[in-house]
Amino acid sequence: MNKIVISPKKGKQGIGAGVWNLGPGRDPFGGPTRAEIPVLDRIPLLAKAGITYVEAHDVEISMRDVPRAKKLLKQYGLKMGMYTPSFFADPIFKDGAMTSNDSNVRRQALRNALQAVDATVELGAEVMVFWNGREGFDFMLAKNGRDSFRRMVDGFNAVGEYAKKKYGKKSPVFALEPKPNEPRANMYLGNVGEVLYLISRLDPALQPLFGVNPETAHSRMAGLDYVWDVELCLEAGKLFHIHLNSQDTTRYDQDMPFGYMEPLKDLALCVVLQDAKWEGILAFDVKAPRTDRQEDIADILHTSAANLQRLWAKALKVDRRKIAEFRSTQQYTALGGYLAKCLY
Ligand SMILES: [Mn+2]
Repeated sequence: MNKIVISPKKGKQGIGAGVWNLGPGRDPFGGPTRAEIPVLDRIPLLAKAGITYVEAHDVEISMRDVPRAKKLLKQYGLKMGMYTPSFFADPIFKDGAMTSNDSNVRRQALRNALQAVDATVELGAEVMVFWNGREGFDFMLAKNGRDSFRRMVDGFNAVGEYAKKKYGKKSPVFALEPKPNEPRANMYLGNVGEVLYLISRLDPALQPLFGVNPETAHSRMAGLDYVWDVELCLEAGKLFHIHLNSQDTTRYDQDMPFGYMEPLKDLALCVVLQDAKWEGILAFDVKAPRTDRQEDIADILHTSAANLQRLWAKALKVDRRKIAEFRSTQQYTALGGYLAKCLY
């Protein structure tokens, strides 16, 4: 079980992936196409695929399962890279969690979030992610947008305060993951800019705990440039985590292999991350397609990792002085040609 290593790279060189990456192949139009592998049994599969950092939701590894999960992680030489409360799977969160119009649901969401902070620490992960999931609306005026925003501010402040008080300097940091739509028609925190604005409205003492987890597919669904989204996070000092995959135009969320759809953009992304000396985990948020057989379920990880290794190595060789020259003479077509030459 050789670990995939991205090198030379500052900080963490192992790859991250979620247990949900190896699902049974459900989609909104049909049930599973493969037998469901119990979540804890996916840990050895991730190890076998060369992964170093495991990610999971609270509905996948619950507080009760944490001791068993820790044992397995240790046994297979893995670490917990990220943990995240699911604010979308349970039917009670049908209308969102922190932004639900039902105050009982909002209270339950906060309880789940605080427990997830404890599980994150217990599992040894340094990052907890909040994906905006069902925080949003399908019908106009279904929610008061200003109230929803205030509820998110109050909710994240409460989470930050709890973590800071209980864990001090050992507190995990929180990375908010934007997405423009799906499962809701319109989602709050739809893009990186919205997340950064929300963070700017949190208690200033807690703001250092909050950052962004940009995902390739989510930016592309919104028609936004993922490289710029990542650069914006870096500029703000808020790139706390990263979810890499690819997306075939602005359709439903596809979670395809990293490096597959837009390799030139992904090469540029590697250049940006290298120049920023980014130390965090390079993590995949991909989904084994329902057409893949059970025995091939990890192909999506193999393909993503091979693409990342190739692109990272090619990005290291991109001549930064040439980029600077092309910029100064504004020869952008030539710059595009140079990058393509580096890639192909
Ligand atoms: Mn994601």
